[in-house]
Amino acid sequence: MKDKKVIVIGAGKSGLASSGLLLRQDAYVTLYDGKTDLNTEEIYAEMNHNPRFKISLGELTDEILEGIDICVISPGVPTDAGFMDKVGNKGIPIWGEIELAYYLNKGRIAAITGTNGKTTTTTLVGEIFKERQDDTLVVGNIGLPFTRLADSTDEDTLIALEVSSFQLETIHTFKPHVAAILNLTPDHLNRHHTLDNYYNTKFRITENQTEDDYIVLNYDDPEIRSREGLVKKARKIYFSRKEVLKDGVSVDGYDIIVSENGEKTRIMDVRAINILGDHNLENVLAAVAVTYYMGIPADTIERVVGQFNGVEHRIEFVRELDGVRYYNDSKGTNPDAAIKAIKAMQSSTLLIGGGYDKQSEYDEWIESFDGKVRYLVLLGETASAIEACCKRHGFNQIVMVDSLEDAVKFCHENAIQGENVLLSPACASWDMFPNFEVRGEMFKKYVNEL
Ligand code: UMA
Repeated sequence: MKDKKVIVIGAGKSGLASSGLLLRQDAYVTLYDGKTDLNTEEIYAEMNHNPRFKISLGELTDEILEGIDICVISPGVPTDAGFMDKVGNKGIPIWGEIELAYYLNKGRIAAITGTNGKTTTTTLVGEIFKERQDDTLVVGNIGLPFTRLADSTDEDTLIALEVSSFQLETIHTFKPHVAAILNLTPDHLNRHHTLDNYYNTKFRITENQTEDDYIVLNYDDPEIRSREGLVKKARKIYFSRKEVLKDGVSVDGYDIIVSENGEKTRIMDVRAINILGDHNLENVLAAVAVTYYMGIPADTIERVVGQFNGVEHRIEFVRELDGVRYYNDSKGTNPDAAIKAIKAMQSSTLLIGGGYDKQSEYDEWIESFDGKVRYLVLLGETASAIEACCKRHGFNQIVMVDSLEDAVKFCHENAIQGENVLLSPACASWDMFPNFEVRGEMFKKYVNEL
């Protein structure tokens, strides 16, 4: 990368981390963002006022692109955005942030994708790696960009990497040693336009894998099974919650086992898992498969899984007040994730939903209420679309509010002893919050102030 002229598109977490990495490699960096009101002073300071670094805001002009060798794009910037045509037309190669990190990384990568469960599984894989060795990174879509730390790795570094479909759109040589696709359900239609595009993009995780690599796949997911032909060379390792597999990772009685060529290795007792729900059992089975094929001993996997209590913002218990239990599932950013949270509730629930419009369909989510939702409190861009869908399904217990604070207030005033209040929006947060973490933090703040 020395002396290469690189434009980094998007000045969010990924763009800042990519710029820093490129400057450490002695490249010349232009950081571009469509927003014109960014705090450029702060960004120049973060880059130590490096003379090789500059910022361009607003319109992406031909002049800015003059002499550029490579374009590094942030995951949230659509590759088909109008201004990206200018980059393409000039023949400038477009690398995703993950591709850049991979190019400069030396460690061994376990990469995890799927519509839901990525963060839980990546966190668990990372915990298992850490038990084995300190030199472990847990990075990617999980919130810490891979480019932040890629150049700190060596051949022994173990990397648990969460990858999104947005990131997989712009890989070229990226090749994890073990990859996993957890599940495929509708999401991100506004970005990928068709489900087929979205699902096939997820399979790009295995595109460059060779016979020495592994791809972990969910045997119980029909969309994954119907696409197994997309796996070119990697060895397929299935996991199943429902069937005992001759080859793969499954549950036999109370035992989680890995079966290979007629030989069985017992990993652990399924009753020792602390995280709730069928979807979490699938996450554990995937994490077992990933870490086992990364060479981690069974007793290490068993010990760490037995101690694992889940991740923040994912059906996270906040507090009990007047006999009402409050849960934060801000990471329920699509209907499928939100269905899992509803299913995990054991009693009558006041549900807070709605948010940024990804053009999802809400029918299955509403059907999953199954008499359990006493009130649906709606806010955000999608509130009216969800309300209309509810009415079509004969569900009328709807309350419209203008803010998350008002939603919490309504639930507090109306919930009775033994009920749950659940924030699980089925939508992304970007209409009212910078990200789902802030939405979850705000929810917890309002709940803790009651
Ligand atoms: N921008 C433009 N022009 C555009 C679009 C965006 O200039 O047309 C600029 C924005 O003004 C902003 C910047 O790009 O300044 C934002 O870039 P970004 O959206 O890529 O955000 P980052 O802060 O870099 O965060 C990204 C991921 N965001 C997305 O994929 C939307 C984070 O995933 C990830 O944690 C982070 O990189 C670190 O790797 C979040 C996410 O919501 C959690 N992911 C989706 C999901 O999980 O469903 C895929």
